[in-house]
Amino acid sequence: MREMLLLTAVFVLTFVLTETEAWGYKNGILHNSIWLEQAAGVYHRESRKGKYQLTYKEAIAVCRFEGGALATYDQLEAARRIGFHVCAAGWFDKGRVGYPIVKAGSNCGFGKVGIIDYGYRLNKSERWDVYCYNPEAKECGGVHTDPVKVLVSPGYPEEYQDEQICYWHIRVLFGQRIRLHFLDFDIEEDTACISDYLEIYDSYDDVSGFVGRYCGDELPDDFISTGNVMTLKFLSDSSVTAGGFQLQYIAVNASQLYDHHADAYS
Ligand SMILES: [Ca+2]
Repeated sequence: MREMLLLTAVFVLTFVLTETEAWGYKNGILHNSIWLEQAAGVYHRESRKGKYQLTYKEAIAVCRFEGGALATYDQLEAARRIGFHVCAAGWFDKGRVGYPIVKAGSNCGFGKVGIIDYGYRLNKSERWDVYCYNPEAKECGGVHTDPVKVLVSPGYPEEYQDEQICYWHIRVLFGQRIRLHFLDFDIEEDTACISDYLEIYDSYDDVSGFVGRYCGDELPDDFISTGNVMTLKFLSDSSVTAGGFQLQYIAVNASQLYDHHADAYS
């Protein structure tokens, strides 16, 4: 039992030390775990259908849906300068396409650093992802930096509506981790959670760090992030709704996690 405890302590400590590194590879994608407040308004989105499916017109609609607008080059660059790194080309302001690269990599950005700029596209029917800007949280989703918060599906405790798209980007202090705990959960159920679902990403966006997709009425297990950021994504389709969900996230520091593990093995 004591060996177990010691092993756990070593594991947690190793983890904490590793986490002080701002950059790391996860699922083959280089990403940063530091996210600074000033860049929080810029975010990456893709179509419900997947990567590179949005025409320019559709890209504008995606940003507007969340009360935002296409990011400008300067907003994207400002975000990039403090660590926003996404390996996916998207529309931004005035029909320009590109993506922000902070660290040079061989499989992304042609080894360059900066906004990888595909220029102003003449053909607005080309399909890419999109970069939006919205510093304000909208009714559902938004950017959350409080250490403790309860997040709910749109309209909760009423049933959620059809055609909802919500992204919650959570960022707590560097060095802390985020513990998710579900309080209530009821999302239209189908075997692969295709109709409506909640997804958890151990990352600041929904490009990397996929943890799981959930539907039905069983409470998902608690989840603890590896870094100080997390993204939750909720989508509903055009028919059949359900009760929705309520969850709490809590910022935890390493010593709290250690205590938690120690309790578990004592
Ligand atoms: Ca539905």
